[in-house]
Amino acid sequence: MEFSIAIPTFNEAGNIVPLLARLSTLLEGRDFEIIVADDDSPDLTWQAAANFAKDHPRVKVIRRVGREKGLSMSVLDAFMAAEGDILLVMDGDGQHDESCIPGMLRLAETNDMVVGSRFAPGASIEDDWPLHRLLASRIAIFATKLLLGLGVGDPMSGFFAVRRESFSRISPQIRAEGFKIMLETLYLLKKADPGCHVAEMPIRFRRREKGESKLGFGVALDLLKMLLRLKFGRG
Ligand SMILES: Nc1nc2c(ncn2[C@@H]2O[C@H](COP(=O)(O)OP(=O)(O)OP(=O)(O)O)[C@@H](O)[C@H]2O)c(=O)[nH]1
Ligand SMILES: [Mg+2]
Repeated sequence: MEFSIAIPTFNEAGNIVPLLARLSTLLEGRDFEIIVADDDSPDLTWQAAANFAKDHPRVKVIRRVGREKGLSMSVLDAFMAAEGDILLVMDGDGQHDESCIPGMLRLAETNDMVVGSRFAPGASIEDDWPLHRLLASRIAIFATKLLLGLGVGDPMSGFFAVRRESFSRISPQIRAEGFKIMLETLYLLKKADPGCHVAEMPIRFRRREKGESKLGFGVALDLLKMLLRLKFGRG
């Protein structure tokens, strides 16, 4: 299979079906699958996605119950179930513009990983973030670059593609704690092979369609813990 799209979701019932419909239209004729990995959302996102999947066999749904919740864990579960040669991850809230996907897939043919960037030339951010949110985001990116120096402009967009064979080289080291699996993947790939090929692709970052952000203080704390572990820890 050409590629798999993993979509982690938590309470995205209002967003997931329109996104799945747009993806199905955009990618018609290609050999792919979409795996929605839902943390048993109280708003029944998993059910909305499963209903859509009834008439769209390319769509699969993992309803995660009895397991540790988390965005990164959900993506990892989707990756483990995936059959595509390229593994792509995007948010389920409509913020990652799906029209960037064909370009990311093209770049993934000749790279280990393709990182979607909200700041590369040609990218755009539609969000009207309040100042404190904008600041938090910039500080997080600055701290990440300072501590890990990953050589990319936007280490946490969350919109990325990785070749399955490249990912499987580092998957034994993945902890998938918290919500930054893109950052962890990039870090581990570069650590295993400093000469690995990573491309950046400008993306369009849209406004969240419906529902609520899960970003908060706990998320910032999670990120800091992860940065310190990657930088100074043994794991
Ligand atoms: N499975 C799973 N998905 C999650 C979890 N937390 C967030 N997500 C999903 O991960 C994606 C990104 O989360 P968001 O809350 O949109 O994070 P964000 O885009 O950084 O924040 P906003 O810009 O405010 O939307 C969305 O599809 C969420 O539904 C979780 O604990 N488990
Ligand atoms: Mg979002």
